[in-house]
Amino acid sequence: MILVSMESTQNFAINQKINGEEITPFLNELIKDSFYFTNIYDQTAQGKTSDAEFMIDTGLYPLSSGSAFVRKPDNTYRSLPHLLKAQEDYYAAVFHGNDRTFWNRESMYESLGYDRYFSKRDYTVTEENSVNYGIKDIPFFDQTFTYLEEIPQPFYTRLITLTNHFPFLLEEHDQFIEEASTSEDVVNRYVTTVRYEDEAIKALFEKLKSNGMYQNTVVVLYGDHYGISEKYEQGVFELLGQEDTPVNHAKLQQVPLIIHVPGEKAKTIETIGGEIDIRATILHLLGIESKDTLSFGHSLFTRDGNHPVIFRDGDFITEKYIFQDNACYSNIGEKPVSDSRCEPYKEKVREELRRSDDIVYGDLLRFLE
Ligand code: GP9
Ligand code: MN
Repeated sequence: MILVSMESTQNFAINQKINGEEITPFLNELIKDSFYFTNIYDQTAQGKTSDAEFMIDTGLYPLSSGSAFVRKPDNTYRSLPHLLKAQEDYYAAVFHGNDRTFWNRESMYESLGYDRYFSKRDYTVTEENSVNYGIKDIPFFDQTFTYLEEIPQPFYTRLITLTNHFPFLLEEHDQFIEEASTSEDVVNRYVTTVRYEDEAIKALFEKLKSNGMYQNTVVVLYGDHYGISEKYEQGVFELLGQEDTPVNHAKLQQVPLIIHVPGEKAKTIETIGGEIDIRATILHLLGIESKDTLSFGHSLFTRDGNHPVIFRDGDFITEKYIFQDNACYSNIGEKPVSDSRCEPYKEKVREELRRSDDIVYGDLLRFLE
């Protein structure tokens, strides 16, 4: 299994054109042959990329301040690598072109059960093949591939992209589409770096096909968190022809989740969910039954739309309601509604965050077998 952490990739870019050109032509094609979850929300907090990794591996919520990777690296976790190893002898590795110490990954990955962490020192990084946060996604995947061919199978791996990171810098010769022309330069550049990332993912799939791994590898692609902060969102609204409303802002926090399973028919799944649900969805797909009540995700194949998607600040979204900045909105009529509609969910939301925090702060999973 390969997970691809798509840096700052928001769902609005999928199936979206700029000046008549698709921002993500490869992903748009891939969706026609994959599970595509259209209603998945970014639930990260201050730990950004690392919070997404944390939720996916552990099914626990990020912390309300700081990153669990930095603050709780010595805990016992029932992470996906540990569960997969217990089930079958999986090899677990992460690939990332930046420093080992970024987000304290080096120590956290040990607790999460990874066998190997390939970081900047394992890559040939030059001025020509780098931009912004480090090695560009195309040479990153290219060099990652030689390692992928060497590590034992079956494997559980995560490839962390970097090029589509704020402030979205890219030399002209790497730009596959023209910049957008909104009033926000950040948004104008963003479409070019998302387009570059898409090209890199296309090359990754071509390599998987040419070396025969494609037929027996599940690929999970997810946007790690928003790229365009509220400050620049006006540019996105211009691009999408939308008004700047609280409901539209809430929906912009959706990230793409695409799961390609060889031989499975494509399906677009509109079930509402969040990053916390990815772990349970992966376990479901692998047919691993988890009786685990100490994690908080639900398989997106069976998730109840009335169960809130919970954000770290206590806001939440269900298929019917959106609770944001102390106001309640209809998720169907997209208008403000009486607070009493959101009220019944609030205690559940507080309770779930409290239980997750108890586990992380108390290192409670060390008491499990
Ligand atoms: C760097 C990468 C980017 O290691 O994870 O960090 P972010 O700012 O997105 O968390
Ligand atoms: Mn990130």
